[in-house]
Amino acid sequence: SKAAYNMDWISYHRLIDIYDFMTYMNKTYPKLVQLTKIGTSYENRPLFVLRISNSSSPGTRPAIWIDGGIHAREWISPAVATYIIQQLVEVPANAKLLANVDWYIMPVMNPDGYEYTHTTDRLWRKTRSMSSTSSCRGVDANRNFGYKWGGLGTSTDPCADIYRGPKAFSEPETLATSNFISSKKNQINLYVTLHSYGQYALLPYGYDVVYPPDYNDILALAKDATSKFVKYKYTVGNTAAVLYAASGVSSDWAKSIGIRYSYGFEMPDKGFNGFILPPSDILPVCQDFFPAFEVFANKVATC
Ligand code: ING
Ligand code: ZN
Repeated sequence: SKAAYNMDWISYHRLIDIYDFMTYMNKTYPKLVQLTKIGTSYENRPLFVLRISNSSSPGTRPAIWIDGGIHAREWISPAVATYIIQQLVEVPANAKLLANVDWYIMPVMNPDGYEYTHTTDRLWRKTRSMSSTSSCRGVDANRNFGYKWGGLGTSTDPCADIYRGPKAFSEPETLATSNFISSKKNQINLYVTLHSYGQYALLPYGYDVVYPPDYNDILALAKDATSKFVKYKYTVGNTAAVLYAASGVSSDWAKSIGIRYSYGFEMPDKGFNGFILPPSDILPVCQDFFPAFEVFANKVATC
């Protein structure tokens, strides 16, 4: 029999398959799944967020936000985000994760870059916007958020992979995402952004080795969540301390607007394949990672 959608977790997929999968989820489970176009990318692609909620009044309960694909070449990230959608919506045993929590999932924050890695340059990282001062294109969306924008670990060079952009939220992708999250900031208690690679759970802050006052609480939850992992071990800690300083990152911004728990994950591997993670690793990575979200849901439910 023919599958209901052209999505699986044994190969990487073009944007059309991911967006068709999200549309299918909305059409097939309209009471559970809402699809919202929150904006448009530089090259005019829609920016989609899926809400999963079994509440009779969605939007009134504690919520978890998950985004992927902020960096184009990190293909495991949208794959994990779509896997989480599939598990939450279609696996009855996971219904308990929906009991008290709403979910907002944006699998591809940077669709222009993602398509560019499929058509032209597999290792492209940034958006695809044009500069007014250089023929180099693209801004690092994860240096473009409006908290500590322009600090350590950023570049003013439009040709650099960590180019911060001409100003905070210069990119339609980061602007639309931040506006949407801001509009739900009283509901969203936990922010997750999915990257690769290196196997890290990254905690605030990234702009420097600075710790928020509630760091120990954030750390305890990260340790609890990552303790569920069997196959892939993740290093947990302050972003700037365990990885490197990076300013204008989405997870620092999320923390700065009052989202209590804010995490960046660097998915596998630890560098053997790097960004070019083999398709046969997708499902093992997803399956190992998913149990963290039961821990997150249980925490957020009581926030
Ligand atoms: N690493 C991230 C980067 O933007 C990061 C590190 C992730 C910082 C999440 C803060 C939050 O440089 C990769 N591989 O993109
Ligand atoms: Zn990244």
